[in-house]
Amino acid sequence: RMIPVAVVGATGLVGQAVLDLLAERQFPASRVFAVDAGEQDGQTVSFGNIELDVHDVEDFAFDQVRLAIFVAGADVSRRFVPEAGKAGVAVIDFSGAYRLDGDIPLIVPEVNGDTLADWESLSLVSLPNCTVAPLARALKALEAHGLSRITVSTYQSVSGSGQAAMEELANQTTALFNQRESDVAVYPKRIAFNLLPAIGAIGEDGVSDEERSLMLELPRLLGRTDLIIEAMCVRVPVFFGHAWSVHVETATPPDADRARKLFAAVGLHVVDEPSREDGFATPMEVAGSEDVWVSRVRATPRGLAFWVVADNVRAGAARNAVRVAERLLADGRLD
Ligand code: 2RA
Repeated sequence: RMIPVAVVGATGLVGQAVLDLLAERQFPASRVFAVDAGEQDGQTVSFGNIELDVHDVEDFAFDQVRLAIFVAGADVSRRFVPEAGKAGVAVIDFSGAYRLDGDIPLIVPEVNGDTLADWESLSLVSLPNCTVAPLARALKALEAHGLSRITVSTYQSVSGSGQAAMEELANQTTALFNQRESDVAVYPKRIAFNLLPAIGAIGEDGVSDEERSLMLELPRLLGRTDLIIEAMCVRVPVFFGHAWSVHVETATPPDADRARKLFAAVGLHVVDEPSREDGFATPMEVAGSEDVWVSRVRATPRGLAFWVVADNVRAGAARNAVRVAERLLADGRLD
């Protein structure tokens, strides 16, 4: 069965990655519409080897499609997801707008895809933050050992903030080599050759938006509202690839070998050769991949420590959008 699909936010990094994956995975789309907010002025985006015109979301007739994948951010989602819903379109939303709404499923197919069956109607499925999804997959692998507390520090690349942030890192780096000043616009301080320990706004409790996202979305995905999560999120001067340093406390800690097998069994790449100086995965190698990589696995007094790394745009965001779309189609939810 072929269905018409819209990608809203098509000109962004995640939008382009969604289009790439739809094409690479030969999603059965009878037609794909590229849509985004704002005047598009003849702009095009690529879908496989086709160039698509970009439609302004303000004038887009949603009743032309059966499925819309929204990756344009919370403001656009809040405004246009209800409109798409009224037109009878199923929506997959990658924004913060609905992630904590108990009436809407929050899904990573490999983590809680089976819970989709519990929902009678599925007009809207929300996807977690790209900082959450790869980590959820790694934690899911350890579930049988009884997770009780998770302490995580993130190392997040600038592509997580979009194209303008990537340009800011590139410009600041060149400027520093040429002993020039350059603009600080996207971030509150220079990101080149620096580390920024605050992602999003910091609340009255001292927790940043990004940390809160981990603290609230991981328990929902893992179906464990009692899980204790401590997080510190840091922006690093890397273009693509988020990384996580993770300590978990478990009721029955697996040894490192067993943990490596558990990670591999759920499809994660385990690159962990302590005897080699370069026996671990880094953002450099995982950029462009849809997969999640695990390294530095070792037992700790109360559990396990490990390193996770994944391309935030492809593995953290676009992959979930496309896999959820495939799942809805396979389950007959888009008939
Ligand atoms: C970031 N997770 O990396 C955010 C984007 N959603 O900035």
